[in-house]
Amino acid sequence: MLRETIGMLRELTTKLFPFLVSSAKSYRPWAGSSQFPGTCSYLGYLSSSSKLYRTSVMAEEAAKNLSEVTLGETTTAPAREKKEKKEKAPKEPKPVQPAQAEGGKKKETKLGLSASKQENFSEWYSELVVSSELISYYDVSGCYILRPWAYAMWEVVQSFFDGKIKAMGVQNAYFPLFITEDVLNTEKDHVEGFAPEVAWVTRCGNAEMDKPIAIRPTSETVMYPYFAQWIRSHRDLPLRLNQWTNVVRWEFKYPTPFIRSREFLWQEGHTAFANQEEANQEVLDILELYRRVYEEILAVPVTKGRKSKKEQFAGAAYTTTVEAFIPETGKGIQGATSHHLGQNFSKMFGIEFEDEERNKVHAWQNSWGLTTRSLGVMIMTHSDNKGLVLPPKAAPKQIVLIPIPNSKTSDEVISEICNKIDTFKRQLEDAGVRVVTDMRLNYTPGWKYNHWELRGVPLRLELGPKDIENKGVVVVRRDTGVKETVSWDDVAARVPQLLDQMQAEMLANATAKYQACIEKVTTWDAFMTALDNKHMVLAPWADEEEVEEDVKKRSVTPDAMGAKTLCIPFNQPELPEGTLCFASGKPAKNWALWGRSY
Ligand code: 86X
Repeated sequence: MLRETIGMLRELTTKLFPFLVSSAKSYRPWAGSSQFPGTCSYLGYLSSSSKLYRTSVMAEEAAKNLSEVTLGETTTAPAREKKEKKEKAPKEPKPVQPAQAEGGKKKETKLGLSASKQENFSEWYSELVVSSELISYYDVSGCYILRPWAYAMWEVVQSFFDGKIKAMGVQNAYFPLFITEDVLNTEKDHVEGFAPEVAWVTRCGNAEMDKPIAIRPTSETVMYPYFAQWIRSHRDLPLRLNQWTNVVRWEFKYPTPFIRSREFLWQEGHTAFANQEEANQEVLDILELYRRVYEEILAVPVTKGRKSKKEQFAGAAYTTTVEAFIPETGKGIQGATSHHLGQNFSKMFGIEFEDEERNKVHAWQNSWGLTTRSLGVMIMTHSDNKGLVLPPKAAPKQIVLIPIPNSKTSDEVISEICNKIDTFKRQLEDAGVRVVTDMRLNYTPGWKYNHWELRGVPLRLELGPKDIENKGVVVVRRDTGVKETVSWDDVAARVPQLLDQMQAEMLANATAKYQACIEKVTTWDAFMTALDNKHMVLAPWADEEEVEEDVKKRSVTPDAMGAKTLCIPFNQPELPEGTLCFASGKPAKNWALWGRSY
């Protein structure tokens, strides 16, 4: 039926709009303004199918509109209207039509950012996430829309981590969003400090609900009552569950896209074991996966360590963490956490099993979480004043192929360029590369360069008339701007190499910068100087909560908050006998990594 309609429309279009199917030879839209934006494509020049192609695109567009009218009166049409309503988001730059840009002399359209990463970091970041189309602001404060470009990166992280935990024996499940007040209060002690952040549903329609219902800020209280039901014998263990969900924490600290939002996406793993050793091992295995997400995918260096008593999750026996750092703000940021809960929760929730000797034993538990904050850290780490810079493994598209004809290019050569781009696309996709082509006629090559640079695509491949003569292409790296000519036969092999190299170099560069931000000190004065240089500090300390509280108070300055421990790194420098705590003068127990932080 649809096919028939398209066929009819195609015929009709030929009759009514003969100019649409006129000779491709006389039609040179790249030389001037485009008459049919959205319907034309360089692909239209592919051999003899060109006429048909453009006509059929028109027909399909028409068919789409038709089906909206006939099939979607109530749903599709209003939904569309809604979508098209103007967002009240700040300055999303509108693409400038070449018609404007090329009115006479050729002007390069600047799509770059107006704020600078070095001079005004927070403005730069807000502008960046919006104009690169990662984020749209939303009318609930502290909530953001993750647009496809951002969500695709979350999917990359998800698919890596999800694959790894499944291979370890973790299963995915889904528990409800809502929590009754009674259940949330089961473990009052741990909830108490967080209570002001819990969001409640108190009304249904106009009626007050008998009992308000909480929206999960985390799912311990949701899951553990069922762990208690499901776990009877040592044969039911280990129980290892994970869920990919949203959570809501109604924070009042200043929100920042990805970094701190009232609703965010995460995975939360909750596991129970028959013995503590197994649980301890899992804590480290998961932490290692978190390190790999940051370092291998996001190209962000982290330090693995244990949280101090003051900074750990109150419900945990101990908390391990991967800590990242943003040099421009001089702030550390927690990347993900993996907790050993001991028997704290199993005692509260009655999660018991019968061991082989028929003794009742409380299960040993862990929980661990990684959030969309990870994307924010990656964006802050690598991006520059032209826009996003994405490490190839995280990038939704890894290379953009752009034809660069000029006004003197013949139709034959145009056709060759298009064919070649099509071939490279297929070859690269076969090699496992995520490819996007930009064949749009109504934008200049220069505009497209800016467009894809803003979005952080790692490589750009350019193909123009000269390249047709030389049987080569030009490939440009987003992070360094370095160009290289690659011969046609080598494209499919060279591009994956370049992507790997870029991935490795981005991590190496970020690591060098990260390391340069760690100062090893032993005195209070050196500690304060390092902090004020926007550095982290590795210092010997007494590992006491009171000392940390004291440091936090004493390190406040007129323009900066106090410092806390980011972690006690697993990788400890040697601590000579008799070393004293930099802050308290007591005997030092270990080296801690300190910093101001998010
Ligand atoms: C702590 C602990 C833990 C599973 C993780 O860090 C990883 C994944 N959970 C989360 N935490 C809370 O327990 C909490 C509780 C309430 Cl009621 C709240 F409103 C906010 C919270 N924030 C963090």
